[in-house]
Amino acid sequence: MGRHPSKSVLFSIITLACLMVAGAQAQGLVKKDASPVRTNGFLDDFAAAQKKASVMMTNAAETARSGPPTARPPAEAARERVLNLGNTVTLKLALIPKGIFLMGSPATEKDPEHGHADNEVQHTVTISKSFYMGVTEVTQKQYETVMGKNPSTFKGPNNPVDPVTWDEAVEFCRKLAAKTGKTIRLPTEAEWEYACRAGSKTRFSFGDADADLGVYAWYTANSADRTTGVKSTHPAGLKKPNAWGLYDMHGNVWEWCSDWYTADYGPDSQTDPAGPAKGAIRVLRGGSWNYCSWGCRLSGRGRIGPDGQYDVNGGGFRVVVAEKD
Ligand SMILES: [Ca+2]
Repeated sequence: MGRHPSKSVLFSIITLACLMVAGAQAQGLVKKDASPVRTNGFLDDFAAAQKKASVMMTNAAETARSGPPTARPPAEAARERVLNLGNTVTLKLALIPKGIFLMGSPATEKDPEHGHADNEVQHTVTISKSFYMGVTEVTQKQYETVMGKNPSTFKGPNNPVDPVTWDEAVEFCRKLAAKTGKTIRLPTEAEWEYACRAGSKTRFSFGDADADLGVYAWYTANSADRTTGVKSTHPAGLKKPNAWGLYDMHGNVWEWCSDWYTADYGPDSQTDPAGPAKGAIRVLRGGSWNYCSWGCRLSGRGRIGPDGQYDVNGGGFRVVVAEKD
């Protein structure tokens, strides 16, 4: 599959977006070249969402733009760890403290477009071990240093690598673990949401308002080049971080999790859930530069086959390192 959006790929992108908008109604394997089985209603929904997001961007144009991150407080800096990848390239991590949280979204959650999806049933999750998580998505510079190649569509050393498959993301973790002697892996879906929430109980890590999303995320309403109008990923870490120092958890690129996808993760309390023992599709979280605000919510769940790529729609990842390593 080429890296440029052919007509069929663009249609697949809209299909993928609509699958997110459709939430739990889409249960099947999602591939970029899958035959679209959508109604005009889904397409209309997505078009309406895009239009609404654009209007919000216009209304909150200045609010939705942020400059470089400001200096970190000393206490926050002490929670950081840095991996040396070689060739002076580093990867910064933030400590995510163990704890208990409510995963998913309430059935009553309202949303400008759609709100709660059936595959987001709220349940209590205990994260029993603190861990470190990459403060940004893995960048192209970091990926190329470890893997010796850069498959990205939107080239830029500090842009997140994308698209990579789940298998490639796992291979990155394996190689970096071998290089550093540390335990390095993808986050579980529960770890990802826990880290993204950073203690919040709202639709986004910063609150409920779509109008504020552009301060924290690159998504469809603000990812376009101001001159050309072409939408793309952006360098990682330019937007405001969440309360635990993580950047771009919402938007920029979808992020692979280690879990097999299940549409029903159930209402029961769980400790360190890692998803089903087997499955056909893997989980991605956080939405992307090409998604509406609904797809970028804390509890929104993307999924695709582990050997499939999100192509220009963005499939990246960030790493987790065990606390004791
Ligand atoms: Ca992201």
